[in-house]
Amino acid sequence: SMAEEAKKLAAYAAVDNHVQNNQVVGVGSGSTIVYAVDRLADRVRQEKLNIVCVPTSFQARQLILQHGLTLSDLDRHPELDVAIDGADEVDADLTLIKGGGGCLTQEKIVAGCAKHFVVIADFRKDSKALGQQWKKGVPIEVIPMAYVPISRTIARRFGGEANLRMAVSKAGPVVTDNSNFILDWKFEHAQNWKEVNTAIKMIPGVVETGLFVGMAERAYFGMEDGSVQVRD
Ligand code: DER
Repeated sequence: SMAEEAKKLAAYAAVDNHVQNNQVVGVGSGSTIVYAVDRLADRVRQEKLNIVCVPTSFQARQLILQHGLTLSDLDRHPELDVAIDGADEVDADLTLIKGGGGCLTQEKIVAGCAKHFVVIADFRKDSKALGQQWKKGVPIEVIPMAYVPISRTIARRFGGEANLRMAVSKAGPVVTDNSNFILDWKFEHAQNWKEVNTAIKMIPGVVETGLFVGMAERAYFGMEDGSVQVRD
């Protein structure tokens, strides 16, 4: 499809522009990153690169192992050279909504440990303001026993509603790789995302938000016409 081709364009551009020999690479989660891992594995083989990969989820770990890439972790490599990951939406300031795939917590940790954090996305994620394209809200990972009071606090303080994410292939709620629940906060209007991110994180029981503020250095968008747009 056009979106899949666009994901591939963005992924290849990012891997080709940001991955060099002897590097530690953070591998994101979701569907776009699959193209990046394909490209990374091709380059490692063709160019005999010495690369180690740090995953951001069980999914990313499987991708690394299935492609014969060298798996590492933050114990061995607490500082990464580059982290590459997808996003659900990217606004004009490079503020991201992430977590559509439920992996936001380890993704934000790994992105925060990288010297460079680069986003790869198809044209559907290219937005002017959060909420214009992505309608599923901001994912928030929470400690399960607290999801009701946290949901009420968010709705009361910031408006909208924060709904427990229910699983499709399992009875009951989605359980993250960290054994937590996810609330999807359907916000009603634009916010000061830096302030809101901090305020939500301070609510007891909130583990992490899917708001990545001031973290991404660059975003690559694969476009419908086969071009790649870069936002710095
Ligand atoms: O869940 C996540 O954070 C993913 O990285 C998501 O933001 C992007 O997933 P996609 O590449 O499948 O759109």
